[in-house]
Amino acid sequence: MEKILVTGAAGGIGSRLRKLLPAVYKNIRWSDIRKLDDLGSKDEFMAADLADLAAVEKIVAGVEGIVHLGGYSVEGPWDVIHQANIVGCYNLFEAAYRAGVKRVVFASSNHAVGFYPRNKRIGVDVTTRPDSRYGVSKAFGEALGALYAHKHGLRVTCLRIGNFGDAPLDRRRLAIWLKPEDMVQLIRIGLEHRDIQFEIFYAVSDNADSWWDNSNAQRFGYKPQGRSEEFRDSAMAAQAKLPNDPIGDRYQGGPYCSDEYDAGDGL
Ligand code: 15L
Repeated sequence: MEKILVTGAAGGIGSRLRKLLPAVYKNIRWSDIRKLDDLGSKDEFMAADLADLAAVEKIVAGVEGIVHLGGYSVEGPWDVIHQANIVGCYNLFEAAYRAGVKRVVFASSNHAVGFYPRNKRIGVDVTTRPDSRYGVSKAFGEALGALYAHKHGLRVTCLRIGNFGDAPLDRRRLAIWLKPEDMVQLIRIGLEHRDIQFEIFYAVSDNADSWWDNSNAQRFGYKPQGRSEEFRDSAMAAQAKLPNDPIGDRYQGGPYCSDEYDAGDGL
């Protein structure tokens, strides 16, 4: 890739990628809704509100690949999710298509399928079961990616990200933890692998408790290095301090499922 754009550069994942990706890609344009205060003198940065198509057209101009992390990254009011993740995601794919961008790696989330129970192992071929308005917006982004891939030939990789960080934080995160370096590996597959047209991968490390069949990512050469097992004691100590959450504990999406839940306990 000659030049890539990374949206959402100020977020948790974006900030970490600002340290990791320059070792792989020499020419990166970073973007976020607001200017970063820790930009290096050589960093290329362009601010843009994803809900503004004209602004998005400017940030995608001249890039070959996009890592789309931008948008709202947790549950929120519909208006906020709608602007950032529905309108914003549409603008990103549409602008990428118009500008002739070749590849997009889209940051989807485990919350697109959060209402699968923890005792069910799922692959990437299950129907979506969003656990929040946020999860719905990620399912929408995956569908949009499929449309631009199949109709217009964009090469699209959707990463259903588990929980990105240095260590798993509780029992649920023991199953879904993603080591930052493993995220870089998945982004590279999305931006570089010759056979990508439209793919969904779970962005998760090699966790003993995983609920996800990630053979699709393995098929493309993904070899995760992180193992959440190494953090089991600290994660379970943190878990012991959490309040009881019977609905959250039943489903893969955890608190995103129990939040606002009023369907009774019989599902
Ligand atoms: C996500 O999709 C969020 O972006 C992140 O903040 C965490 O809540 C994560 O899911 C999770 O499920 O732990």
